[in-house]
Amino acid sequence: MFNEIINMFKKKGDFVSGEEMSKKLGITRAAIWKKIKILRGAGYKIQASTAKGYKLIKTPEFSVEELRTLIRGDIGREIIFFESIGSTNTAALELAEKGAPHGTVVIADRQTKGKGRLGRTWVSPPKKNIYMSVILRPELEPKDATLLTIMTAVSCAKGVMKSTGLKAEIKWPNDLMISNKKLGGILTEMKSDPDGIVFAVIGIGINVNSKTKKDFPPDIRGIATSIKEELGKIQSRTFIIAEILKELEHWYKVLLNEGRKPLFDEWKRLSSTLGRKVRVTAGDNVFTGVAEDIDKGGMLILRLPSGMLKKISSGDLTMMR
Ligand code: BTX
Repeated sequence: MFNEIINMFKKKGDFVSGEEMSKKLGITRAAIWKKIKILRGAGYKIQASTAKGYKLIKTPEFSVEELRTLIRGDIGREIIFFESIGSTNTAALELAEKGAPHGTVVIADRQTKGKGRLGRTWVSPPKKNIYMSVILRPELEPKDATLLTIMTAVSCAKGVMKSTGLKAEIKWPNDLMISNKKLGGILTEMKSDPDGIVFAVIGIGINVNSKTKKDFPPDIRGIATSIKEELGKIQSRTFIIAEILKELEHWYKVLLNEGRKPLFDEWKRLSSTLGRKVRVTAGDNVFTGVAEDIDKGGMLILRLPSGMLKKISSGDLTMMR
């Protein structure tokens, strides 16, 4: 219902009369007034005139109702929003287990137990950044789950670029970077059986409006950035999320219909890793070398100082120069 009201405002771009709204939505004018009050409470600036009706003046920085009006595809058709949750990935895993359909998206304003990889913490200050998880039900083998991370990294980099103009780069395997600082990360979790992946949950964390000094603990301040830090002003999470979901819709179709090549080509274009001298920590092993390529499964191909090639499936990568 809220989506429809916002859509009416946007379509008209001017005052919409109470009568017109009540006719279109099939509710009384008193009920419309109640909805307007709720929208105002959620941060919408709506002008009211007895003669002319209502006019939308300004939308809030984030609004799940508005986000819903911007989604056209399968990914994001169902959006579940929490003001506060432990982890959107954990919530999405539970929902997927209960049968939530492909494309369901879980978004939170705040995470109290945001997860990184390997049991690490994702710092998630309230009402500032993007914390979202997407449930996918792809026909893929578990060994190809890396493709989903690669697809998501490409979608996030492109979505950030389209919505803010910022050139985000991808650092293998799952970091979104700007000027060598961490803007975001991706955490892919899944359930599989002998037939393949049953479902995958792709967690996306992107620092949008956080102030690195104020919102992050000391150990992260030096390595993190946010879109606001880079651009100097508050950005709308609604539009950034909408662009990312649009890109995910596109690249998921590309992956299924055209295979991995176009996806990998795009990943390589957006990558800050290839051609660089890097150090990779994978479990107890540390390798240094030049990042030459990624293979068709998303593994990093490293040229070791001996000249030999080494493939690495996952790890933490640091640029050396
Ligand atoms: P990662 O293991 O690659 O990165 C985690 C590391 O990044 C931390 O150990 C810390 O050094 C640093 N870090 C933590 N928080 C931030 C931050 N906000 N900005 C920059 N650096 C940070 C990356 O794991 C995967 C992150 C996925 C996060 C999303 S949020 C939605 C979804 N739900 C959930 O619980 N996780 C995912």
